[in-house]
Amino acid sequence: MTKITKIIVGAAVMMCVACTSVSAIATLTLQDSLGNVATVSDVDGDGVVTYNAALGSIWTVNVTTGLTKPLLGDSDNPSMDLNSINVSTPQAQPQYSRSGRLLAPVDYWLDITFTDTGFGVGMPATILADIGGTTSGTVLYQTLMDGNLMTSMLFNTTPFSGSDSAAAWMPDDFSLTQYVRITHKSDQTRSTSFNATLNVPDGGMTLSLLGTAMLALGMFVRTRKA
Ligand SMILES: [Ca+2]
Repeated sequence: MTKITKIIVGAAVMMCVACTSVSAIATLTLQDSLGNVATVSDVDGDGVVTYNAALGSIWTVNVTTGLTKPLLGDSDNPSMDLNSINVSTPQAQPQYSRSGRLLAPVDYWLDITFTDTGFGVGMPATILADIGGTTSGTVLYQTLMDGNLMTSMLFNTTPFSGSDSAAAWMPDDFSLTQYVRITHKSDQTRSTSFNATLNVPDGGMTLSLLGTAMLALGMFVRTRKA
């Protein structure tokens, strides 16, 4: 077997492994600074998970939706979307010390984690992260691959938007996570709304890599015949 033939066979095997990746269940988790946790899993496998309820006594409004494969993208072309509006409500008043001094507001935070697994790219690729929204606090948006931090953006103005990217070697079966931490001061009712995406546009790279290999083989054959 020639070296180039081996490369093409290797590429075909990688693609085959990728296309047979097992489907996995996407999970959406909300956790607040008091330890309240809510988890929603995509048990029906349609690529949509939604949490629409209060969480504990602070985060009184949460409408959070995660979208992933098979609705968006597929195992070889990861595409995830996390959309959320979250409102925090001040706790029992008054926030004064016994001596009548106004206490400084504390930070309430809410972690929103959306994870899907069973992605299979099996080659170099780029993670693209985008987010936009409004907040009366701060928003941290990070993406992770197999739990490893890939991109990170922090916003403390409103409205906000940003993009970040990271190159990585994608294994054959990996997880992707969108992680957002919202932080609100406790002094008044505050809200944050955002839409965050995570894309790995590798499909073009897969085809171009195969195309390059085929082109190289053609040139090799022509060279041998010449
Ligand atoms: Ca679902």
